[in-house]
Amino acid sequence: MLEELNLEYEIIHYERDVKTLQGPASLREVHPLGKSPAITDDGSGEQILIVESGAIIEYLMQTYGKNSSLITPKTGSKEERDYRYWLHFSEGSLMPPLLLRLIFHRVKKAPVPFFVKPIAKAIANKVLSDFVNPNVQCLLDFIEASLEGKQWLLGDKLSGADIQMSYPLEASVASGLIDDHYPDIQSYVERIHQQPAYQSALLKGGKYDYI
Ligand SMILES: N[C@@H](CCC(=O)N[C@@H](CS)C(=O)NCC(=O)O)C(=O)O
Repeated sequence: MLEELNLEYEIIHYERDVKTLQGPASLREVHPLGKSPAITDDGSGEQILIVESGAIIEYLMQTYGKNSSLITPKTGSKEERDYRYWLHFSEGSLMPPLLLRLIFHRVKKAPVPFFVKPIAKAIANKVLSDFVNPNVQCLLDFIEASLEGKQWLLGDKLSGADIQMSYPLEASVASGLIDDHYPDIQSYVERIHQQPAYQSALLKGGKYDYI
């Protein structure tokens, strides 16, 4: 997003604990919840802190989006409703079941006493098969249908909503969820990866992995 808006920025890296996967205590000095992403902006003279990826995108769009090539939806338009929908959908609807999937797969591999392992595995498999996987599939089917015949979520121009949706979708690709049933999601993620702004951000921020 920062690259798309041609803004100057500095990235500060905070490493997760390899065992707990939690962010470091130093990130709680930025904001009490200690989560990424968080941005600070002193462009106006006052230091402003924004957290929550969707709120960050809205803030950047509102503050710096006017002359960018990203879509600025017209107030009250369907485009604006769709833009807001996908901005919330990403973290509100898509991320929670993806996170549950990750957690229950980890439960299956967790180091527990041998006599507990089959029980833990059975519970994890049941939650995955009865609740998590059908939910994930329903969400991905819906996204696939929404992308049909479109370059981007709002049509033929990139918007902040695409940037917000890119992370859960590329994480879905990386975890093997996006097979041949999802050709439009596949090409959508490839298109995101080909964006010059995405490439520059990778050069600046470095490669990243999905856990
Ligand atoms: N809904 C939040 C999610 C923030 C979040 O959970 N970030 C993860 C990284 S993707 C994190 O900081 N995890 C470390 C931790 O929870 O300690 C957003 O969209 O900004």
